[in-house]
Amino acid sequence: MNDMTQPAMTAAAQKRWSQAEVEALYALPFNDLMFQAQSVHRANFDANAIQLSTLLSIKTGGCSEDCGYCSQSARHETGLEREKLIDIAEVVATAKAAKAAGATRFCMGAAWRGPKEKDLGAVTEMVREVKALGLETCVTLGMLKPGQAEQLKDAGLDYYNHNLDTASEFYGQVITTHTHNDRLDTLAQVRDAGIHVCCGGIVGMGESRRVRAGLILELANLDPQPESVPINMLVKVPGTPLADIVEKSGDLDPLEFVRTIAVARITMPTSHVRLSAGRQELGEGVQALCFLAGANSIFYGDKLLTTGNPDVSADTALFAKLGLKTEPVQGRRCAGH
Ligand code: SAM
Ligand code: DTB
Ligand code: SF4
Repeated sequence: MNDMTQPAMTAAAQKRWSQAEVEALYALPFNDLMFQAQSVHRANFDANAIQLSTLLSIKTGGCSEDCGYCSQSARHETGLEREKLIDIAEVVATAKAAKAAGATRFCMGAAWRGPKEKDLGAVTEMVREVKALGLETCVTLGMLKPGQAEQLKDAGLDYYNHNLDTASEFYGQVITTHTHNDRLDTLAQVRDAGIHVCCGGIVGMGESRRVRAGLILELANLDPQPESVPINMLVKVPGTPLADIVEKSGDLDPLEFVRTIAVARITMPTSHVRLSAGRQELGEGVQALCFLAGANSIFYGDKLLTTGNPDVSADTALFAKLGLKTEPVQGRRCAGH
């Protein structure tokens, strides 16, 4: 064999999941699903450690996009005041407080279709200052143009959050101002720039189980898989189209949410699966089941972006009840260690 015919040295190929395999996981008896998820979790992580990320909205409201769940779209009457990009001093003060409360990652969100060059300059300054506090940094700014991910990487950005939100087949029923392919394009730019990917979605929007399985399938088949996978339960914000629809059709069964966490854990064994929006509505019992199903990250702090989250004292009490400890920065460990 000469050099041209020799196969390149590559890492083991990532498993590709099929829709049928993911649906089969969803269909397992609940106890079997939980057992499998907990086994996968324990093979890859400390089962009693969770990672804490705190969110801050750095630019609230007035967004051009029409995401049917979002309080911040200019197209929905949600009563939210449109604000300018906040001052860096406020960002630093909030990040310091988050660190003091025990968060290890600080995630800054902006209600943009994507950042303008001038805005990106201000955000890169925020990233530098937050990073200097010893926190991991994350931003979620919408779609990126070529070169922007590199600017963020140069500022020291650790993670970029950009969710697939829902399966491609349902995407057009939730958002019409950008496409599922646009999301994939930004995710590829983030990956190519060497930034860790935070990518998940929302359930409880009136979708079918097939759609939920499709979302998990698309996330699990990203290669490499996202390092962080936020799973959000729809927060029904009055004035948003999806809140109206779900109000009429009924909420997702919380146990189906737990199943979604478990299926994410099994299909993305080394990713941090984040129990994200909707914790306040889920209550302690369902949250505990989510941790058992393999969730090992949460949004921590009294507020998400524009809606409520359990307060720090409630979370601290829950961690104590469950014997959960906080994972240090870069706390991921390898299987078998
Ligand atoms: N504008 C950027 C974008 O869309 O990528 C960043 C901010 S956006 C608010 C971040 C994510 O929050 C969305 O992709 C969605 O998954 C989640 N989210 C927004 N509103 C939500 C709601 N009412 N309930 C649950 N999740 C929500
Ligand atoms: C994610 O998946 N969930 C977070 C974060 N990434 C940016 C946002 C949740 C927002 C919930 C509704 C709100 O507070 O506006
Ligand atoms: Fe804008 Fe992001 Fe909300 Fe969509 S989810 S309306 S892009 S802020």
